[in-house]
Order: sequence, then structure tokens, then C-alpha cells
Amino acid sequence: MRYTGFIFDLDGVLTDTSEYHFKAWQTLGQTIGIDFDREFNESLKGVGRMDSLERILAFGGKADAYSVDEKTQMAQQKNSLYVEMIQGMSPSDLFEGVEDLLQRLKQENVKLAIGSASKNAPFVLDRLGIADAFDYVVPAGNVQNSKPFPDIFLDAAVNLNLPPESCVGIEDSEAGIEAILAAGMYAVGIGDPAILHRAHVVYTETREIEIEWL
Ligand code: B16
Ligand code: MG
Repeated sequence: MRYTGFIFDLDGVLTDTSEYHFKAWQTLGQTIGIDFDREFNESLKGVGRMDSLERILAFGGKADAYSVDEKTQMAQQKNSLYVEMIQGMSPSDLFEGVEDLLQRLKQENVKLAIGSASKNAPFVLDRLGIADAFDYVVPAGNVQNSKPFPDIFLDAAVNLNLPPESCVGIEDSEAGIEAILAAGMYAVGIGDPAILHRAHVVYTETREIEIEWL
């Protein structure tokens, strides 16, 4: 294999937590009179908590309607809803084929990292029972610029001790694919090719990734 590092996004790539993020933001939106659908939600995927809130407020024409304190409170409210939703997660929530994929990569001596924008990622990894499978988990709170900036993926490469061009990034969001490309890595998209068209290759599901081509 040409690549020696794989950096996985979490929400939407290894498990379906992106649906929980959507539901939690939708509920928060309803409390302030902003309704949005799945199409708009695509623009929130991979985007950090506060940036997501700013995008929702701008979408609803309320960009300047709230103070910093009020916005912090709203973000906390959304996070409480999300945290409640992930309490019951277990290894059965791992997408089909992920365990097998991680094992095969390990057999090929590929280093593995998690490059998630979520501060809840360590908890979710623990719940899924795969926390030990990764050589490094990017601490979302410590990275300066979130996706679509390359920082998260570059931090992973530095800590895996690999040059970016030796790494593959796997993402389900447009912002994430931008981040991988900006980091100078090979971009694998998971989801709709119409949305993730800038990726080098797109699969509908994570289990379809063909590592023999990489
Ligand atoms: P939190 P990923 C991202 O995770 C989610 O896609 C995005 O919807 C969420 O706002 C962001 O994490 C921050 O999450 O509020 O839990 O810190 O896709 O990069 O794994
Ligand atoms: Mg994601």
C-alpha cells in the first residue's frame, strides 16, 4: 500500500452520530424559530459547535440577534441534547464492516487516527469499544481552526509522525473533504458523490472502501 496513515472522521464515517447532531440542532432551532432541513444540515456536517450555531443563526436571518452569552448558552443547550442522545450508544452502533476495515489496515502496518471536530469524540469512541484501535485522537478543543481548515488533519499527521502526502483522510462532510485536500492528503468521501465531488474517490458506505487500491 502506498499510504501509511489513515485519518478517520468519526460522525458519519464510523457511526451515525451525524443524525443525532442534526436532531439536536433542529430541536434547538425550533426553540428560537429557525427551521431547517437535511439539505441545509449538509453545510453543518464537520463544522464545530459554535460555527454551526453561527451558520444556523445566519440562515434564519438572526446573525446579530443574540449576545455572546446567549449564544454560548444555546450551544450548551444543543450539546446537552446531543450528550443525552449518545448515552445509550454501544458497539452495535458501529457501522457495518468498520471493525474489519480497521483490522485489515493494522495488518498492513498502517497507522490510524481520529480527526473529528467533536469534543464528544473520546466518549463516543469509548462507547463504540474502538478507543484502543487508534494510535492518536485529535483533541478537537485544542485545534485552532476547525474544518474546512486543514488543522485537524495536519495535527493527526504530525502526531502519527507521517508526512501529509502519506496519509488518507476519510470524511462524510463537504467541509471535511476541503480540510483533507487543504492538508495535501488523499481524500476519501463517504456519502453522496454529488455533495462530495471534490474527493478523490467517493463510496456510499465506509465498508466499501477498497484499501487494495490505496
Ligand atoms: P461537538 P465530525 C463534527 O464531528 C460533526 O460533524 C458536527 O456536526 C459537530 O458540530 C462537530 O463535530 C462538533 O461536535 O459539538 O460534539 O463538539 O464529523 O468532525 O466527527
Ligand atoms: Mg463527519
